[in-house]
Amino acid sequence: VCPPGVLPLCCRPPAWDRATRPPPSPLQPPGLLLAPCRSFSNNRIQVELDESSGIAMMKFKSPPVNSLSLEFLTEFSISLEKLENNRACRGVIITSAVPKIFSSGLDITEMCGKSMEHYTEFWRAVQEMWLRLYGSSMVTVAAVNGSSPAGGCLVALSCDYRIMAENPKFSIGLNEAQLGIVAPFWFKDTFVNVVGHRIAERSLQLGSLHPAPEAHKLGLVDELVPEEKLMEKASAVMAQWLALPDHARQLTKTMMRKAVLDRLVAHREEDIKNFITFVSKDSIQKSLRMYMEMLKKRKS
Ligand code: CO8
Repeated sequence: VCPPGVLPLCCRPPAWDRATRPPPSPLQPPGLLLAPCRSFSNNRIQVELDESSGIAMMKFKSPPVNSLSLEFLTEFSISLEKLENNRACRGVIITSAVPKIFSSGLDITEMCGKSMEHYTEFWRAVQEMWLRLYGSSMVTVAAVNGSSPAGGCLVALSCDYRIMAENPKFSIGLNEAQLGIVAPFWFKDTFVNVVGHRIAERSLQLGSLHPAPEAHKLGLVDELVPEEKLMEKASAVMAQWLALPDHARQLTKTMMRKAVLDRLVAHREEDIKNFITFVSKDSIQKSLRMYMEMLKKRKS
C-alpha cells in the first residue's frame, strides 16, 4: 500500500532508460562540456539538478538552525516530489548551507501552545516528509556537515548512506528523551534498521547525541571525512550507487523498507491522534518550554 502522493518504489521505470542524453557535439569546446543544470530554490531549500549525471544537490538554507517547521517540511516534501517525478533525476545528495548545523530537528515552537488543527497539520507534514524520503526510489545520500539532533537525525537516517564531517563538535542522535518527549515508533524503526536493536534501545532511552566519531563507531553514520572533502566523497559514493541498474536497486530498497513504511501508512491517523494527545499534555508543554528556555539561557 502506498500513501497518497508517495510513489511506490517499484513503479518507476529503470533509470537507465530514463535519462537518454544526446552525445556532446564535436563542435563543442571541451571546456564548455558543462552539464545542463536545473535549479529551483524555495525560501528554505535550494535544489540543483545536474541532468547529465542525474544527481541533484539539495541544500537546507533556513538559518539559524534549519529547524523543520511546517513551511520547511512542506518545501522539503514538494522538492522531493519534484525530483522523484523528474525522469532525469536518479539520486539526491542532502546537505546544509548553514555552517555547523545540518538540521536542529523539528521546530519546537510548532509543538508549543498551538491549536489541535495546527498540531494535526504539522504532524501530517512530518509524516509526509518521512514517507517521501524513506520511500524514495532515488539514491539518497546525506552529507551531514553539522549537528543533527532528533528530526535532523531522522532525515539522515532515512537516506541510503550517511557521510559526516569528522568534527567531534558535531553530534547526531535521537535525543527526544532529553526533551521529555518520546520518539514515535517510525523514528525508532528507522533507527533500529540502521544501527540494530541494542544500540537503538540504549541510545533512545538515554536520548544520546553522539559526537561524529562515536556515531561512526556505532554505525549511525557510514563514513567520516574531513569537512572540506565531504561533497567530493558524497559525489563519489553517489556515483558508486548509480553504477547499478536502478530497477534492481529500487526493488531491493522496497524489500528492505516496505514493512516499516506500511506500518505508518496503516496507522497514520492513529499516529496523528497520539501525537496530539501527547503534545497537548500540560506536562509535555512544560517540558518543551523549559527546553526552549534552556537553549536560550545556554546562549546568553
Ligand atoms: N526548534 C526551534 N528553535 C530552535 C531549535 C528547534 N529544534 N533549535 C534551536 N532553536 C533556536 C534557539 O532557541 C535559538 O533561538 P534564539 O536565537 O531565538 O535564541 C536559535 O535557534 C539558535 O540556537 P542556538 O543558539 O542553540 O544555536 P547553536 O548553534 O548554539 O546550537 C543546536 C545549535 C545544536 C542545533 C542547538 O540549537 C540545539 O541543540 N537545538 C535543539 C535541538 C533539539 O533538541 N531538537 C529536538 C527537536 S524535537 C524533534 O525533532 C523530534 C520530536 C519528535 C517527537 C514528538 C512527540 C511529541
